[in-house]
Amino acid sequence: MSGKVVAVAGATGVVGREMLRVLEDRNFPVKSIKLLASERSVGKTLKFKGEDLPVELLSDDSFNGVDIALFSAGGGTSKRFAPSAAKAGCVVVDNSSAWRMDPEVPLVVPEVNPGDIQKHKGIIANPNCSTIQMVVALKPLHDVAKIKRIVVSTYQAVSGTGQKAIAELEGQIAKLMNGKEAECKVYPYQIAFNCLPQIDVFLDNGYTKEEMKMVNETKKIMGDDSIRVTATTVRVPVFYGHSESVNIETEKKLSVEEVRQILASAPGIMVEDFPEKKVYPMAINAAGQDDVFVGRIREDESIENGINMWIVADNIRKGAALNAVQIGEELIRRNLLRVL
Ligand code: NAP
Ligand code: 12T
Repeated sequence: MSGKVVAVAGATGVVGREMLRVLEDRNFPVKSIKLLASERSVGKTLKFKGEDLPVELLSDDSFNGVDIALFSAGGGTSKRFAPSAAKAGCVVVDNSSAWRMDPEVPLVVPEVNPGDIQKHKGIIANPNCSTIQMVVALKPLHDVAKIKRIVVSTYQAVSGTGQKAIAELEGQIAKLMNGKEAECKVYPYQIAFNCLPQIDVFLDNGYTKEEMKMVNETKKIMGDDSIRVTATTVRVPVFYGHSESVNIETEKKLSVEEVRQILASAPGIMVEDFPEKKVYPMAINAAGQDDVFVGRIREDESIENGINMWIVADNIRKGAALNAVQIGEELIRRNLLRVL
């Protein structure tokens, strides 16, 4: 198979750099690669397969001859440039929240709804990181027992907010340990040694946008509007790896052993659940890994058919870069990259 011309918009960011690593790791068929970012990065170089490549300015003209464009340069940039990229004939896989709920745009997690890719019109959206890891774990259970309701609380790493947030947590830890005051620029309050019950902006209903992304995206990806979802999303002082406490109520009863078996044989999931040996998923172990880790599987004894579990994944890999590249692989497998 001949290689593809790939563009990465936001190549210098946390997600963009991880995309380059994932493309390399998985031997994605790359004929050539274009690294795009803002004027701030023009003149910089990034390494791809051992070669130093120049970063170019993202513009409407960046996409002529490009087969697939992976976008992770923020919602505004996606809104502005994804349509012209699609018009130029390439397929855009967009990591921002700009297009996710657009009915014309498939929202895809390859383990869950790969078939939705088929309907694309030039843009495919990558879901929110917290949603991705949750639906990977819940879809196999939904198929067997039909999930009626999901209650989720997240413990989200700062890397989800990008390079500046990683630097803010590092800087605050260093300052506080030296008896100085923490500087807060990215987050409204100190994140070091703290938990912030706010991710993204507040909406009129009192929930945050991140919480409503989990509610709405879950229904769209699972293809089932009847699932009731409620979420509380919390930022914690962790660098990489989102953790989630997830409670589900199902139509059919599932035992803990059944849940373990279903998840152990499902794609993209690693069950880590030996309480007697103190084995459970943790962010520090999930960081750098591709799988979604599930443990602490228990029956919810307060209701008839309920299960509690703890779901952890690397938010930058499966939550962003890896899922986007997997969508690219699925596009190639299904011969859905457009030929003009
Ligand atoms: P980051 O580390 O702050 O990097 C931002 C990237 O976007 C940089 O490459 C930056 O280029 C580029 N950029 C910003 N404004 C631009 C513009 N006007 N024109 C061209 N490039 C521009 O952030 P990140 O963590 O990589 O996240 C990037 C985006 O990915 C987020 O805004 C979000 O939309 C998305 N994301 C999605 C998920 C998910 O849940 N799936 C998770 C994390 C992030 P410069 O270096 O030149 O400034
Ligand atoms: N605010 O792509 O700050 O919807 O962790 C992902 C991550 C938005 C998104 C974060 C965010 C998104 C964050």
